[in-house]
Amino acid sequence: MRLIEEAEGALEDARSAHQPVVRDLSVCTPTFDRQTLTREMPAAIVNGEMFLQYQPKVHVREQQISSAEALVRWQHPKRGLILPGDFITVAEQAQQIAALTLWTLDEVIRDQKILATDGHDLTIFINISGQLLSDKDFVEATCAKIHNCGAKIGFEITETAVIRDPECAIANLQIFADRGIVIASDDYGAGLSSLAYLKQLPARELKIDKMFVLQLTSSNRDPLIVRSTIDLAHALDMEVTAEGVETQAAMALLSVMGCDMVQGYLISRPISIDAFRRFLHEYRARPAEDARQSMFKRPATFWKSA
Ligand code: G
Ligand code: MN
Repeated sequence: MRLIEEAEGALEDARSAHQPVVRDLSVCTPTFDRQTLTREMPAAIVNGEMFLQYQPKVHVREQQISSAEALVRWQHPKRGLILPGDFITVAEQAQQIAALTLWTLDEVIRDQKILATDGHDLTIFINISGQLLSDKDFVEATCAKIHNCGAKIGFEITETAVIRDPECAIANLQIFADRGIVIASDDYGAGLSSLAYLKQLPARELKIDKMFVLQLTSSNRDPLIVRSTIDLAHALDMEVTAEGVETQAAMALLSVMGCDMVQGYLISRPISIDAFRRFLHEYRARPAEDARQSMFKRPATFWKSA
């Protein structure tokens, strides 16, 4: 898994640098010592070891890239690539999550301007830790950053994020929504989903967790769950995104079920801003035939990094 990930990363670096790239995997240790990461994290943010990848979302009916999700990665000088699963809780415990998320927001605002110069007007979503939904300073800093800058930002929030202190979290989400930030309920169905919670959230979008989508066309129950979730979200006036769309068959079924947007390896894995710009360019220039019929000809294996 790691080998493929590193090989893909090296290929991308080589393409950008126009020269061969060598990666020594022996210097990477697969397990991460949390204490060391905690100590190293503040400097890592400042020193530019963090970087973003973007994963597009396609609007099914309009056949357009409607938005993208920014995902943070840590290119550690000694340990190699570290994914959020291995450092987000570290950042939370080290009181670094606000700094990391505000850094992410700055990067996204900058990258969004680059995309705009290419003629792409996309809302970009970032993942927000529950801890930040009760952090007054974070709410103020975020509002100050997006004030008058014209950025189109979305926040993806998991249910567990809201459960910690629902009253405070919902009040702050309302502040974000009032400032024009699109709120999306992330990984829906994976946690302790509560309809009472969903009803109170100022969310405009619901993202169905990939655990219900990956086996959509080979399971008996998943299509029923997905179908009823799509109907539920629509009844609540929300748009629905299916995460983890890997096959044409899943895509076709989701389209019939009335799913609004899809995200997954069938369309693209998370990629660097430069690769994302090329992707958007290619996507826009795709032949009309592709746009009408099956637009994603690449097999899911092409994109798989994990
Ligand atoms: O929790 P959240 O939805 O933010 O998680 C996004 C993660 O899901 C990313 O790290 C990304 O690599 C992974 N992912 C995105 N698309 C797919 C997919 O089609 N299949 C699988 N298995 N994982 C995916
Ligand atoms: Mn997400």
